Amino acid sequence: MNITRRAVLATAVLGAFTGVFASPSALAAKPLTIGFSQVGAESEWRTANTLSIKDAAKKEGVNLKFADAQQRQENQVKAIRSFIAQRVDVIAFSPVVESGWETVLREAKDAKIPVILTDRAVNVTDQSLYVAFIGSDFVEEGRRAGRWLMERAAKTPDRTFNIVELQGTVGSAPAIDRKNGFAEVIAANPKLKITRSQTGDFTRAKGKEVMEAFLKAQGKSIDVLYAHNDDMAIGAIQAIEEAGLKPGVDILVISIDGVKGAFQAMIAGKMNVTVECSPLLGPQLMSIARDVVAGKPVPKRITTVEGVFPAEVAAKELPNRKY
Ligand code: GZL
Repeated sequence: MNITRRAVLATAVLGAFTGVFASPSALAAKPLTIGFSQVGAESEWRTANTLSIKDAAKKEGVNLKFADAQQRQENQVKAIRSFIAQRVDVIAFSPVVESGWETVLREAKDAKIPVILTDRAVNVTDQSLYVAFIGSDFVEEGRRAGRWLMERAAKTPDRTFNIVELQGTVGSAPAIDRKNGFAEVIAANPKLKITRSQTGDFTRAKGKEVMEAFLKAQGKSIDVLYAHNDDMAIGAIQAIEEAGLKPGVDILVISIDGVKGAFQAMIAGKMNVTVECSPLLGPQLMSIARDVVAGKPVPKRITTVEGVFPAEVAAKELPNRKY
């Protein structure tokens, strides 16, 4: 019999004689157990996000059950069902895509296990299926990328800019929202035209492969690359150089995440701007999970505060970067 059970039994026996029962919380407090389903390990951003969650759990004494879904929704559904069967205190996850979650989230709700979303959103009609969503405003990130290009294009008002776009994972909230935010802003300048747009699935390898196809099809008529994350941009930079062109000069490179690799590319003159998307969500997740279990009210939406880093500030800013 484990310590906790022995302590409960001893208290019950003692209480039967003295009429005094210690409150459960007075007994050895059971550590909070969180089941976390992670998208995968597809990018520098994801690696930093996983590290933030694991470090925060360790620091907070949280018992973390961590599952890597290798970017497959069916693996996330399996992991969530396993967490329900293990009766964890809280389920948290970063949904690889927006749709297809109603059934498994209803199972969690029926099991009375609260669910916290981190990083990416889900598309559900019943908002009670999760208690809180901690993550960035991806539409605003797309707008910020568009605003940087609008300001750059304003310097050459008669010039047309042919833009190619490397989208994130098909169906994911960041891919959908970053595309929409960017398009919304550049619509104000008809000389900014997206000529090709395709998914690179947030990875360097796929980003390079798709950029090679763009260059084969359009080559020197590409003026701008807009990548939904730095990993795809860094892969594309390799393709641009292999095609004998100068990234950051012949083709402007606009990206999102703000990982160290992007700062290094900007210092090398190969990327023009990165829009920050912070992966450091671990401490907030632990705090919100504790509040939820304690029955305290928590905000439904917690939006991370982020900036924009043009190449001009990269060298000065790199030493301050935490991911
Ligand atoms: C954004 C996150 C995205 C990053 C990519 O919050 O979901 O997934 O932008 C990562 O680098 O793969």
